[in-house]
Amino acid sequence: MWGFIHMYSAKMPKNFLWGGAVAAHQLEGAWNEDGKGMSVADVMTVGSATKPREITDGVIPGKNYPNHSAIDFYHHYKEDIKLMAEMGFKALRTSIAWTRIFPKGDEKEPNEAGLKFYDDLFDTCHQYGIEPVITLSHFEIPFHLIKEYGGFTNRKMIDFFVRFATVCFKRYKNKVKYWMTFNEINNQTSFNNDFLMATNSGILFKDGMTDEEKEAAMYQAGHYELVASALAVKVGHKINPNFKIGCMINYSPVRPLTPSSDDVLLADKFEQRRDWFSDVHVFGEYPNAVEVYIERNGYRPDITDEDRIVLKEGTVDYVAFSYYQTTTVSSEKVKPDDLTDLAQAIAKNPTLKRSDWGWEIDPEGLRIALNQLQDRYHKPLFIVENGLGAYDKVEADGSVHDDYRIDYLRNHISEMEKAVELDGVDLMGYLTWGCIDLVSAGTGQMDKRYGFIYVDKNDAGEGTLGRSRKDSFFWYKKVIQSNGKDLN
Ligand code: P53
Repeated sequence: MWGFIHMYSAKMPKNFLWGGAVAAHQLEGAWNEDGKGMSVADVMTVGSATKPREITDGVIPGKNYPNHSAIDFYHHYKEDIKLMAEMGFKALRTSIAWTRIFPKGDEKEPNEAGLKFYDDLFDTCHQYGIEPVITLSHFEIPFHLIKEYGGFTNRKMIDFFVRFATVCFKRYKNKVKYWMTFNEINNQTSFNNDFLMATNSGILFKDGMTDEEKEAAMYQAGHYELVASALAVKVGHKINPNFKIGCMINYSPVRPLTPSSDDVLLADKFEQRRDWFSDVHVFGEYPNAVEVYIERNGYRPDITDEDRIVLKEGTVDYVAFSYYQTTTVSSEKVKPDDLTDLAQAIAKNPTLKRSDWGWEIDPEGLRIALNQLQDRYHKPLFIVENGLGAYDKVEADGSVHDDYRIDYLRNHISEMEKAVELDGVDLMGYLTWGCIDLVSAGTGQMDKRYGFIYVDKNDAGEGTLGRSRKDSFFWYKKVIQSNGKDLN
């Protein structure tokens, strides 16, 4: 008799973490309540699909800073989590605002009122059987650390971050199991994007800085963040060996516009330039391509032998990522060996549709992402952001018929399920971005909406803050109830 032949029979795991994701600064509001300090998010004005946000030198009266009040989750979290529970959420990802715990960032002692808020928030989650999934640093660097220390270009930031992480790990030791250190740490690869450098690393470039200086600053900051992350992983595992501590990247599989070798090699170079952060997180060492690139460009980041040991000792338990779109590159403007400014390489993929903000919509790209990350890292994966930013229309009776959002999510979930069921990807969960409408990170808008739950507030800051269920709310509830089988 023949032995047991394993057929493709993998199913969505029973304990799969369905849910949603948010970040403290994008929904809490209460920016200066109960001792909270000013973060980088508090000095960013509102923008639009075509107008970038301004990062001001402190808070300037008369300007519109949408994160100051956001959707006032700080005072509404109980009703909001109740609505998420109604959808059947198994997990909710949010972040701990660094400036609630250390208002300036360099204090020795934490702010008790800030710690207490997250105790109550996590207790409320558990009351409904919702697992909190927590990012430590999600674009919320204390503004004081940016002004006084130059953000993560300064080695002292490692201590400040590790102190913050340690306080959180100890305090929430029995309330939080899943952690991530830095949100989308690899986005700063676009080093000449002022917004990403400020939010990711707390770097405010001075006028007239060259691309070389900016890129050198990025490699330095990235290194200190990776060391800080590794130290946090080590400390966290000591505090609770059951903690699962992951890294978090924005993953956007790169494809060549044409089959030419230049385009293919450019796509590889582009990936190398973006993936080294997660390579270091997972393998505990720098990939050769990056070592050589840094050397060739004459950048001399401060990387000590001790740092290299720390990186090896503090590797992550899982790889979390956001997925929104794929990237297509063309060597028409830039040859593979000349790639520095990534924006120069990006081409439009002629086969894809785009959102109103120009983000390409590519569900199959999620399956590709899952396969690539599995093959590269051999670690459990966790989709901690995916979704469609769109303008919603509220009908006279208050309903929102967001079938475009349902379509987007259905197609992505279906590709994700193929990755699990046909490709055997080890996947911990799926969290949609902005499960309740919130302030867009990139544009500061309220009207770029991702939620199942509508929040009555617009870009000008007007509205009742009332919450209501969109059509997608009822749809996602069925998806979760059927463990992903019912996508209709
Ligand atoms: P918004 C850039 C590229 C990809 C993801 O973005 C990004 C960004 C920064 O804007 O951010 C992530 O709100 C981020 C969230 C953010 C979400 O994607 O610009 O982790 O904080 O809100 C969506 O539409």
